[in-house]
Amino acid sequence: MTDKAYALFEEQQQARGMDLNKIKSRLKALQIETPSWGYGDSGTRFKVFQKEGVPRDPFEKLEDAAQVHRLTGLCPSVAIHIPWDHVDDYGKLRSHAESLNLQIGAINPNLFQQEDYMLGSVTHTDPAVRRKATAHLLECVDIARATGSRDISLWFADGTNYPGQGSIRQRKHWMLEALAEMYSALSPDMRMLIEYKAFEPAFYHTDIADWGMAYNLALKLGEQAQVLVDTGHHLPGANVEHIVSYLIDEGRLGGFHFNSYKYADDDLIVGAINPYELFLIFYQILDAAESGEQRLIDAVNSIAYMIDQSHNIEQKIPAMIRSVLNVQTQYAKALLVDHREVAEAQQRGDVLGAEDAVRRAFEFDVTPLLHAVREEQGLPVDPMRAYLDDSYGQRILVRGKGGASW
Ligand code: LRH
Ligand code: MN
Ligand code: MN
Repeated sequence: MTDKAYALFEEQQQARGMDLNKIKSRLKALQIETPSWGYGDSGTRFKVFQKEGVPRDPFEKLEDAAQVHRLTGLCPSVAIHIPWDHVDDYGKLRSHAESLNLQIGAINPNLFQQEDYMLGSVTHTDPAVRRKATAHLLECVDIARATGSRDISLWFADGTNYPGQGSIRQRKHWMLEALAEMYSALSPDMRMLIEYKAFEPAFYHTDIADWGMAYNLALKLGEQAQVLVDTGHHLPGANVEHIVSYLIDEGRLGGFHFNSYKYADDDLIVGAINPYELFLIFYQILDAAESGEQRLIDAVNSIAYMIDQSHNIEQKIPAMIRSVLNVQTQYAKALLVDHREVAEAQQRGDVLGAEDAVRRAFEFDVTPLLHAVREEQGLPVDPMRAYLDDSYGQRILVRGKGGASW
């Protein structure tokens, strides 16, 4: 049955001139980092539900992440958040990851959960608080060295709730000052990824509120500073794929935090609400990769794809499997865009033809393609089914309730 479906798919795509070997090798190269915090208990400000079997420490979070990679082949690295994932010996955490066929990915400093930071961290009026916050950034650079991580992802909750509460310009200078100190501590192969967010928890102004502010900081700091696009951090109606394309062309798109939203930073499963947006993001990335320009190909190859979600009511591991499969599906669809057809339609001013060439790729059923790729990789064709049929989910129940939470 699978063979027949793939044979039909192959015939259909070959008739369009698609190179299925190239498409398959790109699919096999896709890597999506999962976040340690996506395996622990999390919630909203109203309630954090305690689930049975949730990891009790960072080591167990890695064990759960290893299951996602084992079944999907997509997730060889795990981002950690400090101090949520604080351990005394990061070398030990790294060895544990390696023993599970994983790597530690991006290090995420946490400057938003201490009393001291209520009025700001690196932008606080008190120099002692600013020093403490900057020291944490420097500590995270050291942790990245110990874990062998290339990327440090920076998100600041810093902002104000009311007009006049803080000096926007002064805070802008303090932000740059702290980032510059951290930048100079980076090893040459490290990157700092600057994340922006329109609002929440600050509701009047956020110190790094949009991609333009993150980009401006990155430009001032140097090439190892890049912008991180969290798909849930935009105001409604923002054209995220435009931002993506612009940053790739500037050589400053460091990576993504994937999730989806209906209203704001809902942190729902990526692709659950707006799969077409995810597809269009990949269309822009592949359009740059197909340009033939080496600088764009390099920019695309250095993008870090990461999930940043909080699973409040979902079962953690299946929710993560669903997430990465959704990313893989939209990537596969975007790989079916015929860029030459789009370019030709653009050239002759054929608006409907160009839109049709892009949308048509989204409308193909890529299930036979994904099954074939997984089969070739020795993976289960249906990773979700394989997880649900496996005993791992039962075995972790011995951990009980009250595991790690943020
Ligand atoms: C902030 C954010 C940021 C944090 C993560 C837990 O909304 O997206 O990336 O580190 O959530
Ligand atoms: Mn994020
Ligand atoms: Mn967020």
